[in-house]
Amino acid sequence: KNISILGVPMDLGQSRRGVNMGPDAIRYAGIVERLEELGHSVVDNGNIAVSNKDRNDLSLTNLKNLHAVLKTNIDLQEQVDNIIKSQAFPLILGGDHSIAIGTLAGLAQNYSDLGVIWFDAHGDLNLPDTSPSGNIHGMPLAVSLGYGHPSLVNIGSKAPKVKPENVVMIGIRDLDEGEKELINQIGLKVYTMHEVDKLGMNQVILETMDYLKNTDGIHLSLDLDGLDPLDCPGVGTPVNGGISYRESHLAMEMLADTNLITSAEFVEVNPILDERNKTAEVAVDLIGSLLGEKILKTSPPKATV
Ligand code: DIR
Ligand code: MN
Ligand code: MN
Ligand code: MN
Repeated sequence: KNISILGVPMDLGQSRRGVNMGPDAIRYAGIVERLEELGHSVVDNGNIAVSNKDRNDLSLTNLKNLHAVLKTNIDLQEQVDNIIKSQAFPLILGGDHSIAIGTLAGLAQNYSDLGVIWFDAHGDLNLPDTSPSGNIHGMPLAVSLGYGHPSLVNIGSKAPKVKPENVVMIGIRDLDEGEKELINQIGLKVYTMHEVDKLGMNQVILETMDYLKNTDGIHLSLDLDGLDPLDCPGVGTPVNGGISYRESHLAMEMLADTNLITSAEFVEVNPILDERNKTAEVAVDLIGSLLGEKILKTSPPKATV
């Protein structure tokens, strides 16, 4: 594959400082080398500029830093669109999850039935009215579905960017009241940790890919806080009882086997909160698996017992 990496050092969608260093932490953990070893051709486009103006601007709405988050996402949407048009696989590195707004806006210009796998502890389905925090990183999935501040919803050429029937959420274990209501109202497919435990990740991914079979591209939006904080301590909003390192690897390897994932973003790595860059290293491990890394290239012969 031709893989085009773009870093988005965004930290204005939430309130913990340091997540802006996520893209570089993932680079220091060896993302480019890892993907090249797999035989991919990799271009690292560096980081896009994040406006620092209007930090803490609360003058317009209750959405924190709306103006700066909007501006960066408009730029991101354009760059993602360019990457797709150059026939490369967009690999977006965050930064907080508010950047999914721009990523999905860029993708939506190229896919009419975009599928999205939202791998996260959280729903990211808050609306300006329901958000308890005012943090835009708690809203990007709602925005992409067409719900939220109009300036964010209308980035790029069409809204919504994704249809509710083309979304699958995995790993969810912390939902605000308004998010639960929206899930029920529009009927989203959600595998909370309850379903992950009960069904196992193998079944979750098989069902996910079947559910998304009528899409024309599938984007993986992976928030590292979807994993358990024991494996990924370097995140701003950790929630206990998450997806294990092993389960998340299995998910990535199964997605790789389908060859149907057309773009990905890995977000919320915060090196200041991390332990010796552990979370960025997990991100690199997962990206490696998503893009074809295998323990053995061929499966051993099937056992007869
Ligand atoms: C919370 C936290 N639901 C909010 N959201 C997070 O602020 O809206 N999303 N951390 O990843
Ligand atoms: Mn998230
Ligand atoms: Mn999250
Ligand atoms: Mn791996």
